[in-house]
Order: sequence, then structure tokens, then C-alpha cells
Amino acid sequence: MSTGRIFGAVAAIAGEIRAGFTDRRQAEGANPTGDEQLAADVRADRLLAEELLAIESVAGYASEEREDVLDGGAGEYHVACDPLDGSSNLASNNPAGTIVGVYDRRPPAPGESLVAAGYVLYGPVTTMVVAEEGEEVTEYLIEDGERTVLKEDVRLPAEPTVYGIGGRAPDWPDSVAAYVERLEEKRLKLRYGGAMVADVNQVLAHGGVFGYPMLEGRPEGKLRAVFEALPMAYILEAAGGASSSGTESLLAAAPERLHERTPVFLGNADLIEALEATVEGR
Ligand code: P6P
Repeated sequence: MSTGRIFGAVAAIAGEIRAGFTDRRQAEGANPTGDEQLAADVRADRLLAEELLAIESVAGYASEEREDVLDGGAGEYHVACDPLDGSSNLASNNPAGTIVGVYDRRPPAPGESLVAAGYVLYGPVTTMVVAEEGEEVTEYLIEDGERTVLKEDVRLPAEPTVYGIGGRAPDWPDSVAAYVERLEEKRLKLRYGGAMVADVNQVLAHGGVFGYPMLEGRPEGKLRAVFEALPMAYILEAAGGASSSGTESLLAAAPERLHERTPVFLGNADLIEALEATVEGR
């Protein structure tokens, strides 16, 4: 059974998730990692859980919005979602997304156990980018629950032009501050919008680097390994790019806790190599 059925199901409900934004931008509480949880987060999570657990090959559904994994059938795929990444952007009518990781074992699971990953971007139009084991990366337009191929064999442009590094500059360690200076010297343009999916999609389209780094007093950074960092690293590496926790590929990571956080850097391989050299003081 291929993982295509999983991404077809996500495409089928993407419009319904997006339709729920209009009157669900109010806070409803907090998620397991303490982030503010909007009504739109809760609805997206519920729609994804229902749709994905109905697939025979899906053994379980894990989500940034839920404490524990929801068990499904006796399938081979374990799905982990950030149902509405960047939901805090809804208040200012800025883009958000859905991240989907497909692991071959129950999460928390190592990056090497990913067999597919994809994201939906709720931008001016709704698009989906999918990387499946052994396949090229494909970008789709989503309309009325159907996918239309926009671009096959999506690959990072060779010449990087944009960068976005999250967190507050005064909280960056000196190595990250020095790295940002080098990016500016390379005349990369700052593109940071506060939603990982949208910011990484800019890197995939224009070449460059996205990061949410280790911070003073918060060495693990902000982004969740299982739901955000590892699936997005899988996609960027499949598109000819690279990823790093600051010291090694994020696909070499082996999270021990479901909601564990990790520093994240994703983008052109030469920029990721420069990041690791700067962090290691080389
Ligand atoms: P900050 C959204 O809340 C998110 O999890 C990612 O999508 C995004 O990259 C990051 O946090 C933004 O964090 O601190 O810039 O608001």
C-alpha cells in the first residue's frame, strides 16, 4: 500500500480545514507543549484524525494538539501531524499550513523511520508539497479536494536568495548571530513570516535557509521534532537540500518524547554546512 492514499485524504479535507479559519481564530486553551490553541487548531486536528484513521494502512495518528497517539488499525503507517502550523498567523490574515509525517513505527520515532512527508500551505491558493520514499518531490494545487500537479521533481534552486531565522536576536547564541551576519554579507534577503510551512516553502521556491535556532536559556529551540522538524527535513533533503539540528542532519535525530523540541535549520546544502561550521567554531 503506498502512502499516496494518506496525502490524497489530506488534500480531500484541506478545503474544509481552510473554511474553518474564518470564525475560529479565537483561543480555546493550550496544547500539550503549552502553545495557545485556537478553535481552528482543534477543528483541523479533529478532521485529520477522522480522515486518516479511516485509512486501513494507518496504524495510528499523533498530533501536536494531543498528549498521546490515537491508535488505529493494524496498518504499517504511523501518521504525525501539526494540524495547523502557524495558526497564530490567522489573526493577521497571514499564511498557515498543515504538516504530515509518515513513519514506519509508532512515534516518537527516529528521522530515519520516515517513509514520506508533506505539507499543505494555506496561502493565496492552497498547495501541497509531498515527498514519498523513492519518489521525486511534487507540488500540487488543491481545489475542491482534488490535487492537480503544479510541479514535478521540485528541487531547491542552486543559488540561494532568502533566509529566515526565528527567535529574538538578543536570545541568539553568538554562533547564530555570526551566521546571520554571513547570510547578510551573502546579500540574502530576509523573509520571515512566523509560520514554518510558509517560510520553508519560500526557501524551497527561491533557495536559501530557514532556521529556528537554539536560544539562550532554551537550547532545544521551539519547534517540535516529531511533528515539524523531522517531516520538513525529510522533504528538504528529498528536494536536494540539507537539514541540521546545528550539529547533524535532523533525519539522524531520535526523539525520545513525543512533544520533544529541537533546533532546526533547513535549506541549501552549502548554507547548512556553513551553519554547522559556525556552530562548531570551524
Ligand atoms: P515565533 C508557529 O507557532 C511555529 O510553531 C512555526 O510555524 C513557526 O516557524 C514558529 O512557531 C514561529 O515562532 O517565535 O517567530 O512566533
